[in-house]
Amino acid sequence: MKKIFPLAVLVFLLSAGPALSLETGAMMYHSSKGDIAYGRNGEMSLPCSPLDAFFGELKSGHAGLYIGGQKIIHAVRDGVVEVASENFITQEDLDDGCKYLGAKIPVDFGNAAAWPQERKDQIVVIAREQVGKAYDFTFHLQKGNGSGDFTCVGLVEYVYEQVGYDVTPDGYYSTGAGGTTRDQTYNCIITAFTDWTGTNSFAQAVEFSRIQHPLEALVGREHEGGKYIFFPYTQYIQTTTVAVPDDPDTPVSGGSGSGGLCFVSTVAPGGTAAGNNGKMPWLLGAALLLIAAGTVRFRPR
Ligand SMILES: [Ca+2]
Repeated sequence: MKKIFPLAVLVFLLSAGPALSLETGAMMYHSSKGDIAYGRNGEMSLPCSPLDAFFGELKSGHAGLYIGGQKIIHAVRDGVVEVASENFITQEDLDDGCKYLGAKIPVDFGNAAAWPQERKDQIVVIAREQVGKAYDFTFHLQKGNGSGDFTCVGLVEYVYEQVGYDVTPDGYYSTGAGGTTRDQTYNCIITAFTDWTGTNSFAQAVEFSRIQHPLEALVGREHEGGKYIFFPYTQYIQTTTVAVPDDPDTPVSGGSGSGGLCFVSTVAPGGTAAGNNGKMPWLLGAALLLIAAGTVRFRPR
């Protein structure tokens, strides 16, 4: 009896103990509507018209940070916000086919010498310092410059870099080894309905992927004459992080609050472009012009 009781306690602790809860600082990921994530399964198409980008977003997938207490901090249309973890994927986004990819932590996160509690606490402190900063609608910075302008994945990368952990090696990928490239022919109102071919890239080993797009003059981070975007799936596949088990006690979807999409539409039916600090996003401006000109119609939802 004396031997059986401690064993039963041990089994109980292993099956229901705190080891299952999602760790504070975990990086969370989900795919976009239709379960698409740019760079995964060869999916590397970008929408041609600004309207497609508005209402369909860039199909980039999404990333956010779990900060404990069933809360997350992520960069979305309204800027960097702290919300309940169930809003990582809202019910509406679930219904549209967004799927949870899972959560990851640094490979050495369990090493108390490398990650003392103070260093882990700094992840939350630094993430909270970004709350209220703007979303980067033109993707000109993406990782911020200390003053804001984040995309979802750029925010996660920035916070970890600030605590001295480089999840994704800095760098720019345009072609060749270390990624993949695909040609895409664009044909929409922006190209006057003529074919415009560009090469899209997906970086596997460094942050930024080269894109060629009819609107590239207006969007993307400039590097040596080209435009670049940091896609969430690039960060997701880095070997600097390992997957952690799903935590049934931490809901990551089903919320009714503000949506959790990255590279998201800047306007939506009934929505606003709040949080951009008065800057007219180029997509919004272009859309309003097209709408005003009567050249587009909204598809019923
Ligand atoms: Ca980095």
